[in-house]
Amino acid sequence: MHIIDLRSDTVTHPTPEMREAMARAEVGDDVYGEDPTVNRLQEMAAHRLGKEAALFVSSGTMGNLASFLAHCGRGDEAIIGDQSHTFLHEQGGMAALGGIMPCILPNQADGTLRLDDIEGAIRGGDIHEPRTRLVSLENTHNACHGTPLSPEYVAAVTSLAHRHGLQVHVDGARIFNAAIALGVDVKTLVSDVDSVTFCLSKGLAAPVGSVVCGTAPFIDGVRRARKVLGGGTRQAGILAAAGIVALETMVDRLADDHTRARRLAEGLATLPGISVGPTHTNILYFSLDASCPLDGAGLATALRTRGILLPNRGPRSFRAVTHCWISDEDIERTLTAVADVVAAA
Ligand code: TLP
Repeated sequence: MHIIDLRSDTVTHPTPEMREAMARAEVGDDVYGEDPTVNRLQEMAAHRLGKEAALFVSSGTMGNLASFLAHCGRGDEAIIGDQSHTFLHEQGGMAALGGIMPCILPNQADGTLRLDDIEGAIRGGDIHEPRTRLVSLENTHNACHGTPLSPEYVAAVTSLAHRHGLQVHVDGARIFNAAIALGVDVKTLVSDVDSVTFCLSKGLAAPVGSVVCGTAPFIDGVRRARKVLGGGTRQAGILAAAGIVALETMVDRLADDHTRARRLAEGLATLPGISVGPTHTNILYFSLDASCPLDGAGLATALRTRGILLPNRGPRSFRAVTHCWISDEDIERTLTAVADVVAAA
């Protein structure tokens, strides 16, 4: 049976062109900075994001953590959202491994942090308090409906943060989805921020890896942090080669994933007992109303028997993520399956 895997865009496998590039990749010892393919990917990424330097890391989690470690010392405070991936899904790595104190502010439904909340949370230098060092944003915002943050909003946060001597990091795991959805050059989304991590291994379909971009001195700090995290890898050009193909061939097609997510959202919204959240990019959330006789586990199990992987995340709630493996037919098959299961309940 053809499996339709809507669990995440992390499930994508490398394309044939990536496998070919990986097999042919020129390599060297990247801890010595001698892997030409890694160096090429890093130069491409820095140029694409409009930053001075870049570093290839194993994952988005490592990129965020190494960035936090480079920006903050032990006992420093980082302002993050209560729905951010860094807060919800990274084991509190900044605190566990870096002694960094998170200052958690409420994310608004569109993934933003209110400017007043940020300003109110910045410490004043009192000896009793930690020092606020960093504000971290997420773009697109995974848990907030995959919403893209606008260049104007990011610039407003950055100008506020810089006025107070703080740095700004962007968890841009899906920054290219944001750029495509907003119709802007990705550079404009990160133009004044101090650092950004983006993932090659999600919608861009590379098998492994993320890239951190920022100033050259900052990237030196990230390289040190990556090493202590065990992320100094050797002939990593085999992986970076896929990342280069991802950047060259997989960015523009993200628009198709967004169209398919919208079609899925529109189709689900016509079904009785289902409420669908706003859909801006490749992530959509929906839930089963109290009136729906089915619960989340019931729907997930019934879909799995039909070859559709869409596990419930809460008792009645779901996240579906489109990616390059999901076709128009897959979306229609999913809609038919959900309609059948709900009607039979
Ligand atoms: N997100 C994964 C899961 O961890 C939840 C997913 O399926 O969406 N930042 C953001 C915004 C992310 O969504 C993710 C992964 C990461 C960072 C971490 O990236 P990896 O998995 O490469 O460590």
